[in-house]
Amino acid sequence: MSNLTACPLDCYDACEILYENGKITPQKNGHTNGFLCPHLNHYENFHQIQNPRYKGVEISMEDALLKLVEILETTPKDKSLFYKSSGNFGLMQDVTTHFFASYGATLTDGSLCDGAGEAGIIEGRGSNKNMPLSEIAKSEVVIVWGRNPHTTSSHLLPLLKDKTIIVIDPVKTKIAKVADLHIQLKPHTDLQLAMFLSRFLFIENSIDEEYLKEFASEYEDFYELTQTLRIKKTLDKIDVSLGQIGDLLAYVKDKRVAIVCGLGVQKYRNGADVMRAIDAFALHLGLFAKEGCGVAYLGNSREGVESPFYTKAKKVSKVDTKFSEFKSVFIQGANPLSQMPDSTRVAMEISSVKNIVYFGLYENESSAMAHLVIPAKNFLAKNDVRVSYSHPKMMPMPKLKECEFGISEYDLSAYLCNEFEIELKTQEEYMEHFLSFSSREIEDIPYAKGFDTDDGEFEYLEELDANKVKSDVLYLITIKSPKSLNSQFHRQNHVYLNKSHGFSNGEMINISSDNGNLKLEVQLNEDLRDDCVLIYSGTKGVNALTCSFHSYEGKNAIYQENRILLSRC
Ligand SMILES: Nc1nc2c(c(=O)[nH]1)N[C@H]1C(S)=C(S)[C@@H](COP(=O)(O)OP(=O)(O)OC[C@H]3O[C@@H](n4cnc5c(=O)[nH]c(N)nc54)[C@H](O)[C@@H]3O)O[C@H]1N2
Ligand SMILES: Nc1nc2c(c(=O)[nH]1)N[C@H]1C(S)=C(S)[C@@H](COP(=O)(O)OP(=O)(O)OC[C@H]3O[C@@H](n4cnc5c(=O)[nH]c(N)nc54)[C@H](O)[C@@H]3O)O[C@H]1N2
Ligand code: SF4
Ligand SMILES: [Mo]
Repeated sequence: MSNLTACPLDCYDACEILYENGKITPQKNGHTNGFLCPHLNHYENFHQIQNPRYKGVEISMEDALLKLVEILETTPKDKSLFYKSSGNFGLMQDVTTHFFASYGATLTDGSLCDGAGEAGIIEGRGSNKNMPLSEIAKSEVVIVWGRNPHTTSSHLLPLLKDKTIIVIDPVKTKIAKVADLHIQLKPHTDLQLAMFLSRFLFIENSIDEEYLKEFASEYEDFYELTQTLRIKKTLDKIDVSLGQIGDLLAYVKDKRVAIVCGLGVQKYRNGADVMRAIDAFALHLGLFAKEGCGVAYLGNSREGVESPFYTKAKKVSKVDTKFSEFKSVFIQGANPLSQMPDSTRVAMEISSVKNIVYFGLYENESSAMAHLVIPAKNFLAKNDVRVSYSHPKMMPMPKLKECEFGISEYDLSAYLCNEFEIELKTQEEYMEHFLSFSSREIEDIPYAKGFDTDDGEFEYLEELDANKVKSDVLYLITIKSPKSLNSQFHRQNHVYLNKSHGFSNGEMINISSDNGNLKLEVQLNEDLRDDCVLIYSGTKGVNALTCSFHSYEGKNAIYQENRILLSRC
C-alpha cells in the first residue's frame, strides 16, 4: 500500500505527505520541497478527544450513536441544524451533509472565509478560476496583496526566490521585510489604491486598447470612475505616496506579473468591490491573457468536481446563525464558539439549544458547550481524497493507520442512514467517483480566451462605494497565526501593538469595540502601523470584538470592520 497521503487542513498549500514508520514526513518531490509546516510536524502530538461523552459523563461510542438517534428522533426535522466548517478539507467529509440534507435538517450557507472576495471575482470574470502555482513559478514580479505567505502558504516561498516582490499590506510581514517595495497602506483602503493604479496606467497610456476593446469594452467608463477620486487628498488619507505608485508601476511594466491575493483585502463589507478593483488593475496590465501572469486567490478548489452527495436543503447563514431557533445543533469540523464573529451573541444564542452535538478532534469552546461529544478519527485513520486551491491534482488520502477511538464521517453517516432509511453508496463507490475527476482539465492560463460572463467581457464596477477613510481610529487586524490553524493547535493569547500607544510588554489591557471587549496581555511589535492593533485568529475571545454583519456581496463575515479602543486595566 502506498504511504502517500495529503494534509487535510484548510490551507492554500494542500501538501502531499508520507506516513512512514508511524511518522508524518514531507514528500521530497513536488511543491512541498521536503519540508513540512509546524502544524503537520507536530500533528500527532496534539491531544485528541478519545471518549464520547453525554452531559459530561463518558459513554461508549455505541451509546453515543444511540443518543444521537434519540436526539434526532425527538427533534422536529426543521428544528435540527447541521453546522459544518472546514476543520478537514477532505471531500468525503460531506457525506454527513448528505445524511442531514436527505433527512430534512437545515444546513448553512455563507462564508467565514473568502466569500466576499470570491463574489467580486465572479462578478467581474463570471467565474472564479485560480492562477495555478505552476504559472506563478513563471512570473517575474509577484505582488503579494493582503496575504501572509510565511504563515499561510509557506510552500509558495521557494517559488518567489529571485523574483521582484511587491507587498501591499498594512503590516510589515516577513515577506514585506525582504520585498523590493512594501506599500504599508492604511487598512481597508485597497479599493482606492487599486483604482489609482488603473488610473495611472491609463494616464501613462500603458494599456492594450485592442485587448480591452475585445474583452472589456466599458474600459473608458471605468477610467472615468477612477477619476472621481481626488488624487492628493485620497493618497494622503490612505497613506500611500505618488512615488510608491510610480515605483510599483515601474516594476510591473512589460513584465510577467502574478498578483497573489489573500483574505486581508476582503474582510470588509465591500470586500467584493475591493477584489473586483484589483482584478480590474490586473486586466489593465494584461495579466489574464499571458503566460506567467494572473491573479491568485483562494478560489474554488472543487472546480470541475461534481459532488455525489445530496446537499439540497433549507440553509441559514453561518455568519449570524440564529441557533436559538433550533432544538438540536450538530457541529462538525468547526469551533463556532470561537471562530464565528460576535462570539458573545453566539454563546448566548446557543445556550438555549436543547441538544448541542460536537463531532470533532479537539477540545475547545464548542466541545465544552456540547451536550453530546463524539470524537472523530483523524485523517490518517480514515479514507478520503482532496483537491487543492492551486493545482489540479486529486490527492488520495487513504487510511494509513488503525486507531481504536473515534469514528469516521462515513461510518457515522452510514449508521444514521441505516437508522433513518436513507440511501448511501459504499465508501469505495464515493472514492471512485471522486478519483474519476483526477484527469479533469484545469486551464493553465484561465480566461485567455475571454471571460465566463454572458458576453465574454469583464464586468467592471460601475459605482465607487469606497468606504470613508477615517483618521484617528484604531483598526483591528485579525489574521492567521503561525502557531495555530485558526483555533486548532497552539493558540495565541496576546494583543500586538506598537509602542506609540504607551503600553508596555506584558501589561494587561482592555480592548473594546462597539461589539464587546476582552482583556489581553500586550506584546509590542514595531511591524504594525500606529493605527493597527493585531489579534490573531484563534486567540480566545477575539471574536467578542467582531460584528456579525454580512459583506454586501458574498454573504461573508467581516472581521475587520470594528474600530477598537484600548485602555489600562
Ligand atoms: N499558519 C496558518 N496557516 C493558515 C491558517 C491559519 O490559521 N494558520 N488558516 C488558513 C485559512 S482558513 C485561510 S482562509 C488562509 C488565509 O491566509 P491569508 O490570505 O494569508 O490571510 P490572513 O492571515 O487572514 O491575512 C493576510 C494578510 O492580510 C493583511 N491585511 C489585513 N488587512 C488588510 C487590508 O486592509 N489590506 C491589505 N492589503 N492587507 C491586509 C494582513 O496583515 C496579513 O498579512 O490561511 C490558511 N493557512
Ligand atoms: N477573528 C477572526 N476570526 C476568524 C478568522 C480570522 O481571520 N479572524 N478566520 C475565519 C476563517 S478564514 C475561517 S476558515 C474560520 C475557521 O473556523 P473553523 O472551521 O471553525 O476553524 P477551526 O478553529 O480550525 O476548527 C476546526 C475544528 O475542526 C475539527 N476537525 C479537524 N479535523 C476534523 C475531522 O477530520 N473531522 C471532524 N469531524 N472534525 C475535525 C477540530 O476539532 C477543530 O476544532 O474562522 C474564521 N474566523
Ligand atoms: S503548509 Fe498547509 S497543507 Fe502543507 S502541511 Fe502545513 S497546513 Fe498542511
Ligand atoms: Mo479560511
